[in-house]
Amino acid sequence: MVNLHAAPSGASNDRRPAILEPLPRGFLWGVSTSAYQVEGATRADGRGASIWDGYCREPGRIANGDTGDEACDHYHRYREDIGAMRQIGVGAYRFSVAWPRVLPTGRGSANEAGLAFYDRLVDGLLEAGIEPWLCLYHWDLPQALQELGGWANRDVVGWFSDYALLVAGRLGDRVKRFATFNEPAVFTLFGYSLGWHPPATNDPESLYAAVHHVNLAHGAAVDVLRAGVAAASIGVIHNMQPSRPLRQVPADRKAATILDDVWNRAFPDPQILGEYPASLRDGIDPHRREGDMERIRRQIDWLGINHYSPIYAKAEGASPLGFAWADAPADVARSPIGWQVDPAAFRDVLLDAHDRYGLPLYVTENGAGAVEKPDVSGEIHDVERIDYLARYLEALGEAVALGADVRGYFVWSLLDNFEWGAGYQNRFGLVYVDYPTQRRTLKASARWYAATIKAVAERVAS
Ligand code: IFM
Repeated sequence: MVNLHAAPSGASNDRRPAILEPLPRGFLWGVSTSAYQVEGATRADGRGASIWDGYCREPGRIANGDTGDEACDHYHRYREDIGAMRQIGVGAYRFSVAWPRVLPTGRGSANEAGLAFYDRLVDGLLEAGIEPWLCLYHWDLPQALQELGGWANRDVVGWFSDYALLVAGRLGDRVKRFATFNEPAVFTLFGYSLGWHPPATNDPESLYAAVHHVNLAHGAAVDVLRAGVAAASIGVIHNMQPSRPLRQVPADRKAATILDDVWNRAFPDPQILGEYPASLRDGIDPHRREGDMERIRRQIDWLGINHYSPIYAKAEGASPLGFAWADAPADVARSPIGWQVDPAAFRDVLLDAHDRYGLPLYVTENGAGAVEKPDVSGEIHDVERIDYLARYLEALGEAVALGADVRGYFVWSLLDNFEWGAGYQNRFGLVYVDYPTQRRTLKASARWYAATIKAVAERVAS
């Protein structure tokens, strides 16, 4: 039974995006989550350990020592969450399957109870008229595979392909939208170089190996999905953010170009165009075998883009990759958690991706984080999030008007959830989660998003 608080009337519903005229008929509105960030139930029903379970227990890794053990308990409360999606009026829900939930040691015997959860979730979505968008990998590698080298071991390509086969065989009769990976640049760079994600190593050799193996695993999974799922629509999801020099000096400009290659190009270029950026080729070469580029470059149907803000680089002599991650300059506009707000950068990312890759685009994540709590009446007036979403949707409208083939938009996130290193302190949800009670409350932004979806539908119908 749906147990959402009644949505209070009025507040903030009048801030609508100004430029929605050019959105194509059938434009898809959605919300996104990922398994480790929302499911909880990490020890339930035979789920195996993921790399995040152990990493969260290492002192100092996660703000306040938070873990994904309980998260939003979406594993048990998914029906209520589908109810929230219905109230908002979305047409699609992007979620990820937890590899260790369905294959507890990453390979070998499947866990029937884990697969049954995704059956229930998918069936519930379809009953509610919401299209399931399934992502195979959103960072929660089975711990048992990490112990064998994780993404740095070429065998992972076969393990991932077998996992894709299992998921396709079980859910492919009802799920048609598949993404292979979410933001591979993040989990490879942060995990194998910068130390911010598991396995938290800093070794360029492993980083290059991981990048290449993820690309091969993507290609292998596309083949498996294409062969195994009738009428599949297959894509991949990349974070795309303009990479800017911290200072306008040659050394920082060079650093920003390298970061652009590692962050924005290392995956979509080989996957869609069939080649690595020049600056990565020497690093990748020792891991490349004959025929690999053909294995990686498989036909996909759409490209998912996750975007929040630009990124900055500065020169760093000691860094083996030739750049250091930098905070944005002090004078930029920022969201409540300090991320730069720059809608024009979003418009330009969409236009660039359209020109460079020539695929239908879906914005699979966009949203704003905040540290927030209900007011005395129990409402969450997240006006800064509404302002952010409105301005970014205006930018999306501009990109469409200028020719970008953008077919849908998913807010990150449906729910407040486990925000990796920031734990639970940064909230991105349209729905507020009171973690001690797991009570859900629609924020003002959820009502605003619902009103926006409705207004666009009415305009198209008129
Ligand atoms: O929470 C993350 C998500 O897992 C991947 N993209 C960015 C979001 C906000 O940081």
